[in-house]
Amino acid sequence: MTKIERLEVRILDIPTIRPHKLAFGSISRQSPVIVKLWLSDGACGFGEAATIGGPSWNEESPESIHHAITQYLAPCLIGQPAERLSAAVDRMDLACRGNLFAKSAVEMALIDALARSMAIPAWQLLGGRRIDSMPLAWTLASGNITRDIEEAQRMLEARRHRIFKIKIGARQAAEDVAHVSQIARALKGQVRLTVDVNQAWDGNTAKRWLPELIESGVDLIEQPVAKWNVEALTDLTACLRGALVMADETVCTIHEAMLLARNKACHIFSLKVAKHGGLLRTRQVAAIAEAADIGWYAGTMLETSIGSAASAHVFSTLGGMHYGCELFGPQLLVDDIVENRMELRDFNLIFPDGPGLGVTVSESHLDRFDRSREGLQTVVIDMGANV
Ligand code: MUC
Ligand code: MG
Repeated sequence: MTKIERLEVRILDIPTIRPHKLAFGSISRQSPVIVKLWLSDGACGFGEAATIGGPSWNEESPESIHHAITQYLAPCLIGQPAERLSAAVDRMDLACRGNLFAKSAVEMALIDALARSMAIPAWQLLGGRRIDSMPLAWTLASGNITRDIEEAQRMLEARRHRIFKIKIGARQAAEDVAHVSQIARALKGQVRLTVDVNQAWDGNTAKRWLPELIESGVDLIEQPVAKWNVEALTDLTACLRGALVMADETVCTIHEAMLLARNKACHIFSLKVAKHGGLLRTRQVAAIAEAADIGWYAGTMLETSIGSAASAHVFSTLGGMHYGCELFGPQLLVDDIVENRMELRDFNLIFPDGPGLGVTVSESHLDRFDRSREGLQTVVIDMGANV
């Protein structure tokens, strides 16, 4: 048996190439939490959990993730057998309720390390690969119409993206609809458009304005209402014509997935490794989608290439109907922390192969963006803490 020997956890601060504006605020940096995990056979793996805007997207923040890992998750795993992946997840659940982002970062690092120690790609530990590449979407969220249109045109010319997600919900609904309509007119016939409302509307506002957005050319509506508002989501899914409804914040745990499936509350699940609590749980949520005739979308929390590659590994194993992916986090950041990013070719993201997650992390880049370079310490938890 190979044991889990040591974990190191750090928060990075990486600026974005431009402000990224969402319903709940604007971000100009990402602060991913990076976990490095060593096994007793010397193998080592990396994991990541990224939030958006601190605890604005959901309850977890970089600091809470760092705390949960150093204080509770790492100590309960040190000395445990690395091969017993599901048992490791159970131990984390016993030691700590919720904190799904934190758990996902640790599980990701464990899977990377284990796959590397077996000299196989992570997707082999996750059920085997079905998909080698996926159409890659980009989010238009500069907050400025001219800039959004120019950005989309540049992406089209470079053959990088032709699926665009527009972030709305920060302004009055009528202004949002005018903004989206202008973008849709400028790009007509060349693109597919999604809007992500990030929970900003109530049921009545969504019912009033979504038909106009659909009329303007939007064919996918992401999380139009609050996370808790399953009734309104169900109503919109039943009533809206000409577009599909996608759940994001509403679908995190397997129990939430089951509730949405039972209620026929959406057409698509946006799958994200962090909010489901890891790669194994992402597969469980995807299985519920498949069984309920719900499609899936390969979502992002704007991770660096570590989290994005891990997501690509698990997405590459999934069956059922998919609606593309948005693993563009690395491109939104001023720089990456790996030496070999996933390739973008002809509007598609080419999924990585192994060993492990198939990316080589640059220690010098980790150091460059490490929050602790300003005096805080990287926290190391090893066997000594548990014996
Ligand atoms: C979200 O809610 O989908 C994903 C892409 C993006 O631009 O923001 C995220 C979060
Ligand atoms: Mg979303």
